[in-house]
Amino acid sequence: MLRPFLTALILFLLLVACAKPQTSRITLTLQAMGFSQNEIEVSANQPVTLRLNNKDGYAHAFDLDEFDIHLQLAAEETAEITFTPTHTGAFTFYCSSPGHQAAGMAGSLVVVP
Ligand SMILES: [Cu+2]
Repeated sequence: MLRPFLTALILFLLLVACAKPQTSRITLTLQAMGFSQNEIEVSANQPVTLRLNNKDGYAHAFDLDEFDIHLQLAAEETAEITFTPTHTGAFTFYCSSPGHQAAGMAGSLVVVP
């Protein structure tokens, strides 16, 4: 009979249709003029959720010019942003609070194919 084959085919097509790109989740802690990771690797065209956790008693920021991300974090604030890196390369992220990047608050987002 054809029926088991058709059932299997329909199930397969449903699976393919439901296969969404996986969102990567990355948590970065901002503390004492540094990020908890200086290099983050993500895949191009896959959504990324960055969770930013400011553990300091003063403001920080997360800036990634290439993808037009500019987040301000108040003292002890946690924020999340989701974006999809559309092109590969290594891009600098930093804290734009005055003097913080120079003090070491910077890192590299590496987008791989
Ligand atoms: Cu900062």
